[in-house]
Amino acid sequence: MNRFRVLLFVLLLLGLVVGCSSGTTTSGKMEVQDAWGRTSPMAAQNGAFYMNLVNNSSEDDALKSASTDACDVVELHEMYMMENDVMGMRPVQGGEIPVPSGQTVELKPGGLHVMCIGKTADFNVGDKYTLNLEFAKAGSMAVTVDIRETGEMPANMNMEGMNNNDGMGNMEQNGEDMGNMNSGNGG
Ligand SMILES: [Cu+2]
Repeated sequence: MNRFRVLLFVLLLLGLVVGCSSGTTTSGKMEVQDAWGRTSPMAAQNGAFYMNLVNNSSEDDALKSASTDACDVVELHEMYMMENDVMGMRPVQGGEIPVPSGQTVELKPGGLHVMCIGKTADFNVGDKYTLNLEFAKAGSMAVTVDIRETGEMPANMNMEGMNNNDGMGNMEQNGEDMGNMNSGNGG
């Protein structure tokens, strides 16, 4: 009896972990993975949301529109090269983002994105907003957008590298100082 309960508990935990870490929402055979947006203060009037759209069905589909309480207006945008090699953005051609059968379409910085015009709140790290997506075939889907820090660079790496380089010449001296301090501050 006890073992059975433990087993149940472990299975339950596993289920929770898997459930939490996936960040995937499905409707029929359309899958939306990892929806996120950048952190930005209220002073920044606009924002953008990114995600992967995975079409596991045998039919081509398309994202037609999106809406959320977090923005006054939501548009589907793409980046493009303007004159003079300057990147600009504009509503997607045809008014929708095609998601062909069996393919994954990435909405990411520098490319396709869900444009949030007129933010209604600060976007703080850890905030979550519900974004409603409307697909031609898969219909409506509500996904959760996680607000994150810009980029995913390991912030510590540069710092550590700099310390090591700076430390090369002083290494021995530092070592001696450390030793002296340790013995001196013994009490
Ligand atoms: Cu945009």
